[in-house]
Amino acid sequence: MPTQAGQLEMLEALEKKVLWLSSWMIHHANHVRPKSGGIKVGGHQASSASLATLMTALYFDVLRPADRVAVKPHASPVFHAIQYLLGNQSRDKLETFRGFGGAQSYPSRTKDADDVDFSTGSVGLGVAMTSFASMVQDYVRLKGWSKRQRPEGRMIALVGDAELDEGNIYEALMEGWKHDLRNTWWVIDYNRQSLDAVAHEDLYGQFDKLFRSMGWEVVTIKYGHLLEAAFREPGGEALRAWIDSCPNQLYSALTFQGGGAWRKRLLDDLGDQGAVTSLIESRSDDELGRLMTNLGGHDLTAVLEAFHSVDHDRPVCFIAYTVKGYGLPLAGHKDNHAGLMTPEQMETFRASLGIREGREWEPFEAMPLPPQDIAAFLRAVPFNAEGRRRFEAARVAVPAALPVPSGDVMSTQEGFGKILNEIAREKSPLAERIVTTSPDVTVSTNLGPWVNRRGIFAREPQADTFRDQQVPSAQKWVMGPDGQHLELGIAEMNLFLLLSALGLSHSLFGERLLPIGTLYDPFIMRGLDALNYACYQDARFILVATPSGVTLAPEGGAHQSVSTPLIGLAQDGLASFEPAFVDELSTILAWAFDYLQRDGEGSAAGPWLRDEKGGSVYLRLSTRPLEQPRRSIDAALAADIINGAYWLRQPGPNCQVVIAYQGVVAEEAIAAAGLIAEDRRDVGVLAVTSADRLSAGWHAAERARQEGDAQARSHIEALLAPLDRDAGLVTVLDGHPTTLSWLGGVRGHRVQALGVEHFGQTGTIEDLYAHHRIDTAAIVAAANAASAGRPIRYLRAVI
Ligand SMILES: Cc1ncc(C[n+]2csc(CCOP(=O)(O)OP(=O)(O)O)c2C)c(N)n1
Ligand SMILES: [Mg+2]
Repeated sequence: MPTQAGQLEMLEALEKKVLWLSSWMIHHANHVRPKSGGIKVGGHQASSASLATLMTALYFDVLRPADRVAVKPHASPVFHAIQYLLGNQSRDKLETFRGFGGAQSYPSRTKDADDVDFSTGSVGLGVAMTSFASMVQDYVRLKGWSKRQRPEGRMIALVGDAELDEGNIYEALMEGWKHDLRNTWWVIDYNRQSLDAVAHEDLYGQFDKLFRSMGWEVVTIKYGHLLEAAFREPGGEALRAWIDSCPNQLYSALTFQGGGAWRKRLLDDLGDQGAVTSLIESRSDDELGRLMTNLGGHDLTAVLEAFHSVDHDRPVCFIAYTVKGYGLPLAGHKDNHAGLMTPEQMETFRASLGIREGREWEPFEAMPLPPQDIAAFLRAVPFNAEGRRRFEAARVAVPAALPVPSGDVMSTQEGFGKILNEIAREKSPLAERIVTTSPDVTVSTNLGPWVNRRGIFAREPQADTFRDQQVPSAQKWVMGPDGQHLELGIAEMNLFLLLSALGLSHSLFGERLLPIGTLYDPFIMRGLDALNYACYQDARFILVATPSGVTLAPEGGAHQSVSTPLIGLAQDGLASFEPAFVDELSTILAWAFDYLQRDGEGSAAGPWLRDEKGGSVYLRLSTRPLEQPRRSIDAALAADIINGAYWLRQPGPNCQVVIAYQGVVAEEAIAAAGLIAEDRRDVGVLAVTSADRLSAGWHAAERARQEGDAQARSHIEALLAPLDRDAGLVTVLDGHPTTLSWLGGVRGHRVQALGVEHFGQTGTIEDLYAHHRIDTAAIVAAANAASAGRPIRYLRAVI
């Protein structure tokens, strides 16, 4: 509670200022800044107003530097206004709100300059992110890495009430319950309005039951001090009963209409009931309007009391009653979500606050307190005491090469399990900082050996009952604070949100982690928005997706993935690979552990990839055993594998056809090349390990040349340079053909693009490869079509 004299007055003045600045920021962007392109700028004055009080209380009083906050996306202007007052945001950025380089529409870790903790935008994700961040905070603390224990922070989400319609929230609640979640606060901005509509009645009752059932404490902030005082007056209980039974729609409509409408309705309903009539009659219209909208979420005293009442680390849900558009003429109107105050309304608002024209951005303008006192208060705000709250963490040393498991025939998935098992044996910084996680597919994605050696993370040690009972099992799941695997329930959204939190640990908590998440490739789509969200925040992780494609064959048509190579190609922040052989995988993994940790600015040097900036990595693996090449990978080959392709079979001088394959169809590509070679000796086989990096390099080289760098040449251009223009390309993968068909555009070669365009049919690999025309016969047929010369006869029946 604000104990110092005048502190409440100061906070109230700041609350008004924050409401003004957020409204003005949006108004300025829409009405003052020159318009361009005939498209509205937008912004959410009503949604911002709804949170102005709660955020004032949090940022100027309750929060400490270790706390981390996910702000409701459309309250971004409130956040930026607060950071402006705290000296962490420039006026220039506010003036260009929603413009190029300006303060972002929704708080952004990567694009905003004012220390956003968690990006938000796609509703629900930032909320759930806080609970995973809390788990990561526990994880790194219990490892005892840091000599200086930093104070524990609270992971706080400011949640729109309609945001709670998003299913991922409930998946996260369940997961939090399983992991004994702590230090997490969700503050629900219960304005009973969504974008389109006024909310269903009595939602708070559902929220209340639900959160309690998940082990959360629920604190309801319903009435402000004016209403509480009125309830104590004669007739007050009748007023409370009326409010408690008033439908949301009516409350909103009366709020919009104001004092006169409140009076009429209240007198109609309660007019002849003695004391309550005089309670109503004793107030002017303005006073009555103020009283009836004095909900807890707009009453600093009530809000501060609620926040400060928490004296434990269990998760808390605050249900704060608010008014969407509070303090603005938009208040309560059901269509106010994207509503903007008119210039006339804004003018009236400005005049009512006493802000002089031309001084709208002045931080202390018209504040009813001496500027030096305000400045002194802001300098002493606890949240701001340590400046920018992002940490740096030293890089974890990564060996130049990782072991290549021996074995003549192996799948990439098996190889992955074996490589991790080898790492798990060591006592190395790399082994210590790897943390794995999987949504209930730990065993089936071959993480089992790693988990057997490294254990499962739990805050408290837990017995392995099967082992204690001496029941033989291949899985030794020892659980405790030393464990390095976080076992999740099946929800893939949770996987990506946890990877987001683990992958930002260096910045959020100052401890570097090297997170690896495994899942079945098709289920990437289930969590795609959360994956995109993780990348948007620049979280760093390795995603191992296996099995994949139609190659998982008898496992079921429903589990086939067709479009994931295109997702890998298109997803910003994610470097995607699909190795065919285990030595390639080992090379890529060694690089990936380093790539995760890079944080350079990025330059036009090298093959124009984001190699200096770093990022996350997606590995599309398979359960199909393939014969492994007998070779050792030298530096040049390793570089080619990382850059996306190498010649498995160099094209000869008279090459008429090249087979470019990605992933497990290597076997078919090599077999087809062998058959074709009988007639066309110079056939080349291009092993593509990353269509993503190849294409990124190509586009960047084109851009460089457009800008005048005539020497620019990408990896794929260099590889295809020796080929005659008349040579044909056959591209093939177990995935959508567009992943590789663009190769024809690089130097103008004709392309026959093979791949999978339909899914759902089960069968053997042979059945399905024939069905989808990615088998040896199809490759030979495509080679005939792609190149001149006598057709090579090769019928499927021959196989
Ligand atoms: C995943 C997703 N779907 C839809 C939207 C569009 N959208 C933005 S805000 C909003 C309604 C939010 O209502 P609420 O959470 O109650 O916030 P309020 O504006 O009432 O404070 C919607 C549907 C979005 N941002 N993200
Ligand atoms: Mg709402």
